Amino acid sequence: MLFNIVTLALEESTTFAKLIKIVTNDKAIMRWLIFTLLLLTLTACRQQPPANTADLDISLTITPDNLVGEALAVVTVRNRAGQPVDNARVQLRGDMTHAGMVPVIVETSTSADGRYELDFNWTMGGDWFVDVTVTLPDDTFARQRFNFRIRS
Ligand SMILES: [Cu+2]
Repeated sequence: MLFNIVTLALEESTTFAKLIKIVTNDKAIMRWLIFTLLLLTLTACRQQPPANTADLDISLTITPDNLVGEALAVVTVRNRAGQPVDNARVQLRGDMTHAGMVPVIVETSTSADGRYELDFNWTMGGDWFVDVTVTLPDDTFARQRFNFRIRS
């Protein structure tokens, strides 16, 4: 009985060893394995922005929206029913499409009739994206991205 089990185990392990040999010898299977591992690693590492937890209409107007220098940003926030939303925290984060810039971040919680005003600054000419994040008192939030081109 014990002898049988040992023989079986030996047979099993040789089968397993053969399988490993087949897998590692087959270039196509190895390539597929490496590709799958790589894909898993990439998927795990990529930083996905968190999904919106509040359903809001966000609009952004920045004046001027094409010249370097100080500007006034106006964010309006409405709920799905079209009613103005006050008492939210509104953050603007301006980034340029190229690396190595310090982002321009401004924030306010002051509003009237769902209208939030913020002092913004286009610190350089070129392509910008501005992320507006509106956080409600219950900590749910909505984020929307707006693109701008500033004359250089
Ligand atoms: Cu820049």
